Amino acid sequence: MKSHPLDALAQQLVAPDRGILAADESSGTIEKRFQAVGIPSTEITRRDYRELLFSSPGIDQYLSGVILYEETLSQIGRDGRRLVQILEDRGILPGIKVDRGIKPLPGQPDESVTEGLDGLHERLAAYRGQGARFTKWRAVIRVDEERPSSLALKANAEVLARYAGLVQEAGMVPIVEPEVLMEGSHDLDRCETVTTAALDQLFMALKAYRVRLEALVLKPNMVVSGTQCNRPASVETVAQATVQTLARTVPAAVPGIAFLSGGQSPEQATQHLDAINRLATRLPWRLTFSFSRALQEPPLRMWAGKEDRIRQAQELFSQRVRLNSLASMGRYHPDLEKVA
Ligand code: 5MM
Repeated sequence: MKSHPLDALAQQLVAPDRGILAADESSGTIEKRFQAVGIPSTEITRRDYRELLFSSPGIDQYLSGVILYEETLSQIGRDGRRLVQILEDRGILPGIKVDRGIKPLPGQPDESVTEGLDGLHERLAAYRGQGARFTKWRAVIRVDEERPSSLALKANAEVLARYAGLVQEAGMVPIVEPEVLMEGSHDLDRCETVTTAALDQLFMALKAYRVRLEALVLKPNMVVSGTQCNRPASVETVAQATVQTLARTVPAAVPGIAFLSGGQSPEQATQHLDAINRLATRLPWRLTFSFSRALQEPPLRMWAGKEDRIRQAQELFSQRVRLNSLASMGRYHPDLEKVA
């Protein structure tokens, strides 16, 4: 079979022992995260925080890429280099969130579709010119007794596929993120059913739009019980359900799967990733991380905007990245947290 230059880039993103940092919080989301630890959200604090993360020691051994928000792409760090340059100098690929967030889906109360296709073709060329090598688009699937509707699954799959096709044409690798939310009282079986339906729809749409499966990275949720479920599933059960769901839905042509953390605690997300990789020894794709909160919570809390805490915050971040790298190879142990 003929290979395509983008295939190698997709493989680089999910290379063994590497994962992806999602640092693409939009202005509203980062403001919420900053507020929780008492930091005002300004262009400068956002830049300082991201510079802190990107210059943390040792992360270049474990991160293949970082997903950025548009603002970050053009920001210049305190050391005079563009933040993108800091990543490039360390061999870490810069990526960019290109969706414009979720909007209500007409006629479907409490359901959404992600927007951002208008003008995307032109924006992609500009992002590529600014150094972006890959992109991300997130669809949000809400779960309760009546949701998701088949319309919500279809509408989101359709825009994800159109997005992915445009990105590949622009010479970048699309990360395709259909997130089934953890929020809710649903159990693990319900999450499995919904995740299966979302991924089935997604791959149908990707094929219909002739998206090259070898040149994308899938960013799904793990199959977990809802945050308010009164029968939380064990680590083993999460790993088994996640692996089984992916094995049933994701074609072997896809080079890698990089999970979102979705509101799990940092330790929980790492434990799940590890258990998944211990089970998934004969599966065709690499299984790694593309976490935001599960990587950033400890350093953000430590930093809290204080100049004299930068070093400690960086150490916590580097440690989290390293532990997840181990988990992506099934080599993590909770005892390593104590050492940290
Ligand atoms: C960092 O958050 C990303 C962008 O979200 P907003 O548009 O709401 O600001 C988000 O897509 C993120 O990349 C993924 O959901 C993964 O983050 P978590 O925290 O679930 O690992």
